[in-house]
This record gives sequence, structure tokens and C-alpha cells, in this order.
Amino acid sequence: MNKYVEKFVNESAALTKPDKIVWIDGSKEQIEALRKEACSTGEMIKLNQELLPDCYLHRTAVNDVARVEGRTFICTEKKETAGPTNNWMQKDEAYKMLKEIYDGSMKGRTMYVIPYSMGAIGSKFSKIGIELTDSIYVVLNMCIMTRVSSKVYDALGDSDDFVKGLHAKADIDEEKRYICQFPEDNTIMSVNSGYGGNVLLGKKCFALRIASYQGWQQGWMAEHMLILGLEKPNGETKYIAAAFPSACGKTNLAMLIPPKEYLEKGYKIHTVGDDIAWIRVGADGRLYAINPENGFFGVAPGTNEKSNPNALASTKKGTIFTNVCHNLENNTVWWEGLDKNPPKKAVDWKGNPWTPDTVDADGKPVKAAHPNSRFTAPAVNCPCISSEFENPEGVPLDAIIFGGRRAKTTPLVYESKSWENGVFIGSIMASETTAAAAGAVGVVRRDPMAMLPFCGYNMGDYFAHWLDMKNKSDKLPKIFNVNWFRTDENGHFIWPGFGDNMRVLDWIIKRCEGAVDADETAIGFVPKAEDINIDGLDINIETLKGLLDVDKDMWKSEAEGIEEFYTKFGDKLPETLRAELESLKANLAK
Ligand code: OXD
Ligand code: MN
Repeated sequence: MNKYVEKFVNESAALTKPDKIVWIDGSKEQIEALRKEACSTGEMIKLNQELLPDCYLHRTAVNDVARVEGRTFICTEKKETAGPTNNWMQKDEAYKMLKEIYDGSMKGRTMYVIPYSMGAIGSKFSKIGIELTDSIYVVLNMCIMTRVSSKVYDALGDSDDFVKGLHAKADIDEEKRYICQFPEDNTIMSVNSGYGGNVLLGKKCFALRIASYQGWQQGWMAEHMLILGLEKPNGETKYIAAAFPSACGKTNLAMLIPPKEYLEKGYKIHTVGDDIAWIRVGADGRLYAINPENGFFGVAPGTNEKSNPNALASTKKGTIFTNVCHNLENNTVWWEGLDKNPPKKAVDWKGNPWTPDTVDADGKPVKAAHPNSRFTAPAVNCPCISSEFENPEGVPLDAIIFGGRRAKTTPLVYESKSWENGVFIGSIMASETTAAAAGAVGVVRRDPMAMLPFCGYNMGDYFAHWLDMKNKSDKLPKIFNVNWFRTDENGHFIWPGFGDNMRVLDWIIKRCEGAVDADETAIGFVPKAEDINIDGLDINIETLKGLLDVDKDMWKSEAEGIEEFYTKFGDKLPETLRAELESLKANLAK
């Protein structure tokens, strides 16, 4: 046994005092035994094995249903390292405070030791983590979301290069819930939660917060991005990475099914990842991306046969559902937006009896599934999983896309004028908030590169790191921005979205190939309306022109918002970005 792993386990056990320690090896037998145990205690419910083989349902505590950004901390020696956008705790004080909470928290429970690899085991781009947890739900989810295996110890050898994660459910006490990252120590401590994003430590805590810091130190990038391959009729595949805030459609875009007109010509989309990309400069100077995960932790509500048949197909076996509705008619699951056929007899996400007529004390319909209910599905289930999914070298990126939910202001798509301008566009991203994090929904907030909740260090340094990629590569991908969410005067989405987003990807690839022209505007290059293919769509060219419109007055007030946001960073804001803002303002004044 690696002596550093042993020390970590021993010290953590001395602190949390579990009754026993179980070493997870990821084997089928072990997983099956844990499923049985979880069902025997009510922690999980075994679903209809004919319709949903190896699928289970879990309900979290009602006060524990989303990531808690207010209780997520970057713990470093100095506040400046964490920067103005993160909650910060001085790391020694954080350890001291946390140790009191963890003390004895696993008494009467089992501590599981999970060895996992982010990225293919043994690849030079992969990183190793050890998560200790007292939750079988966490073990089983980690076995889907990451590569869990005792082979990880072989890959680790006698090195201390792994991320230590300690998770304890404790009492699921909201007041003492902490999700703490210690990037300087490769350590994560998560306590008093049992919800996915807070406790599956390989995901947000490691693959984004800790890894973004590692990337900064080591010259690579960890980003909140999907990765897809767009195969053209000639068989050539172009790769795109796209950053959108949580619950803004990354999974849907990653698994897009092209419209009929495109399918007939032979276009295909291949999914490499739906949430996280680790990006490095390859030997040929291009940027290469891997998806460090091994599964999808997708938002269930709204996922259906039409919006994302590939995601739905991915959930048909070996999947854990969290906080969805339990359909008692056939022991399966249901959620709002799955179909128009809600079960007549069901249990809602809180564990209460539910029918389509159930209303609350104010007479309002009660939701069967929580808006942030999730499926944890193995990536291999996905019908359009890319043949490059396991490629340890990753895929070469042709384009990077940023995007958010904006009812107004941001056009359907535009292209940056340069890498620097593209970094500026990423840094000013703004989006209406969703149910993925606790707090108000629908409020516009700045979420640079969709990394606001996930950047493990000072975002001023993060922007500089992005700009610095220009010094590492002379073959950088082009940067674009998209917005699928513009609404009309009645609040209805104008652009059909989903599979039809292919039409925008098509334009993006054509721009990468220099195959179409564009109009230069104050904010960047906008398509000529006739270059977006609307054949077969219920949208006319005038509507499309409206979607592409750049309203200078709106952008002037946007520029004021950016200016205000930028003041947060003080002298950590790279001069290049300040110059980009000045040039935007000058363009708008013209
Ligand atoms: C996620 C999130 O779960 O971003 O991916 O919240
Ligand atoms: Mn995410």
C-alpha cells in the first residue's frame, strides 16, 4: 500500500472514528453487495429490473438538494490566492474548524476508501484521487462518474501525487455544511451534505476547483465545458468545447441529434464529455481536450425523447436517479417534462404520496421531481459516445464556445475578433441563475467562462492564464459566444434550440474553415442571416435577423455592468482585458 494513502486513511479514521474501513476496488461483486446493503437500509430503492436494469433511486434530505455556493470555500494561506469571487478561509483556521465538525462523525458507520482516476487510468493527462466517505450512495455514484479501481494504486505507485478528499455526512446540518477546497494542499473536505455536486468529490471539487489551480501552476486548463465531435459528410470530425453555466444545456448540446436535413447529408455528433474539459497544448501546438469523467450527472427535468433522446437512453441501465419521482405503477421513475403521462400513483422527491392533482397548502401544484433532480449514468451507455472518449491524448479543439441564458442583449451567435477578444467575451459571460445551485433562480449574474462557482484561485490570475495560452500555442481555436435563450415580447424562446443548434455549430465550423463571411459589429463578427441554414425551420429570415441583432443601447448598459464587475479584480485584472473593454466602449460610441 502507498504509504501516503495509508497515512491519509489512518489520520482520517483517527479523526472521524468509523466502526470499520472498507477498501473499494470497483468490482462488480463489491458494487452489487453495496447496492443490496443500501436497499436494505432504505438509502436506495431498487427499480424495475426489467425496464431499468441495475437502476436505483435515492432521495437526499429535503434541505440538501443542490450545490451550496455560499458554503463552498477556497482555503489558502492568503486571501489574495482565492481572489474576490470565492468565499475564502485561512487554511489553518479552516482545518481547525473542520476537525471539530468531523471529530467522531463516522462513529457507528463505515468509512469507504475510494481510489479513482480522473481520465483513463495511467494516461499522462489523468490525475488520481482518493475519496473517503461514509456514504454508500457516494461510493456507487463515484463508481459511475469516475474510474474506480484498485489499478489506480498501481498507477499511483509510491507517489504522493493524489488529491485527498474526505467526505462525511455527519448530521446533514445546513448550519455546519462546508465544502472546502485546499488547492495548495491537494485536499478537499466536504461535510454535512449528501448531494451530488457537494460530495462526489472527483467532479466539481477536484476536476474543476483543485484542477484549475493545478492547471494554472502547471500550464494547462480545467474548464466547465462539454466536448463534442462534429462529423461532416466527408468523414472529417471537428471538435468543439463549450462552456455554459449549470443547467443551461451542456448535456443537450453534447448529445445533440442533428435535424433531418443534416442527418440526410451525413452529419453526426459524437459526445466526448458533457461537463468538464481538461485542456493542454499538444505536441503539434494545438489545444487538446480530455473529459476526465466517466459518466453523466445530468439534470433530469426536461430530459425527454425529443429534447435529448441520447441522454434518456443513457439512463436505461446502471443509473442512479436522485430526487426524481418514483412511479409506483411500474416501479420506474418520472420527472416533469419526461412525457405528458404523469403516473397516477407515485411518490414525490420528498417521499410523499403524489398524483398529478397534488397541490400544496396554497393550492399550487406540487412538483413530483425536484427541479435539480439528477441521473448519474455511465458514459458508455450513451448511443453517441465518441470513439475518442477513452483516447488518453484527447481531441484537438477547433472552436471554443461560451454561452449563457440571456432573454435579451446577446445575439444567437457571434465570433470574437482575436484570442484576447475571445477571453474578454468569456470573462464577461452573464447568465440567468438556475436551480443547480441553492438560491434565487432567474437572476442575471456574471459567470466568467461558467467558472464562477468552480475556479479554485483568483479569477484575475485565471483570466491572465487564459491570455497566456497565446504564448504557449500558435494554433489556438477560434472563440465564439452563443445564446439559445432570447425571448420575444411574450417571454417565449424565439430560437427552437436542441437539435436545431446544429445550424449554429455548422456556421461556427464554416467560420473556422474560412468558408463564410460575417458582419463586423461592435461586439464581434455576427453571421450574415443567409449563412445560417433555416431550411425546414419555422423561422423566417427577418426573425433570424432579429436574433442576430446587436442593440447598441443594451450593450452600452452591458458595458457599464462589465466595468463594475471588473472593479472587483483591482490590479489583478489583466491590462489586456481592460483594453478590450475600452475598445468595446469605443466601438459602441461610433
Ligand atoms: C453540475 C453543475 O452538476 O454544474 O454539473 O451543477
Ligand atoms: Mn456542471
